[in-house]
Amino acid sequence: MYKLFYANKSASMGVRVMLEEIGVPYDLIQTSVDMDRPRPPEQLAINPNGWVPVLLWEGGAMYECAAITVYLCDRHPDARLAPAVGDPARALFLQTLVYFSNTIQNAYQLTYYPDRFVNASADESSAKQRGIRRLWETWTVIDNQIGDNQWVLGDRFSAADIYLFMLTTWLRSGIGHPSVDEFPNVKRIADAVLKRPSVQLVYEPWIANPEY
Ligand SMILES: N[C@@H](CCC(=O)N[C@@H](CS)C(=O)NCC(=O)O)C(=O)O
Repeated sequence: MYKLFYANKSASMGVRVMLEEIGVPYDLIQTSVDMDRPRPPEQLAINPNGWVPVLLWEGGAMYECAAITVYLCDRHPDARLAPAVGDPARALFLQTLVYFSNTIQNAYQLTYYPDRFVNASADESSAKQRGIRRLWETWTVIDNQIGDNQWVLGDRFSAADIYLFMLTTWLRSGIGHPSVDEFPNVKRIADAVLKRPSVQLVYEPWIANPEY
């Protein structure tokens, strides 16, 4: 039985999709990503940064979405969500997940939390604008990487596609982000992932209102 500290709109949704795809039981522990809301002490004890996702299981706990993704894939190989250790496709799988986590997510951070990147509040707008451009640059790299492939790894669906879908749901036209339509190969995969029953369940609030 897994426990997942969970908040709508956040990276914990991608981990929940993984748990649904794997088919294991889990409990959600509601928390918040709002800066003016406190985090449960149990969450902070595992992740002092106050971020989600945070995953717990009998005997362990961890944070960092990409690391959790790899951990769950390896722990549940029957779900076939990742190339196994030793499979040549594992290289692109790991490369893409880490790029998502440390480059594309970083660009989102600039636009959602510009105060974390500048000393003076007068500079926040500049950081945000740079983040928006960085989103365009980094999503373009992934769009070109995918090319005509059906999925991130070619003809094989994987957790990298779930992760890609999750990141596309963070694009908000209301704050000046590029539209997913500007990245047609990314969009093709995101549209395909959206059809999965696991995604329909977890992303129901986003499907009802993408700018929620
Ligand atoms: N590097 C972390 C970042 C996670 C992250 O930024 N989570 C956001 C929601 S998507 C969050 O919890 N934000 C609230 C905060 O930063 O206080 C990961 O990939 O797990």
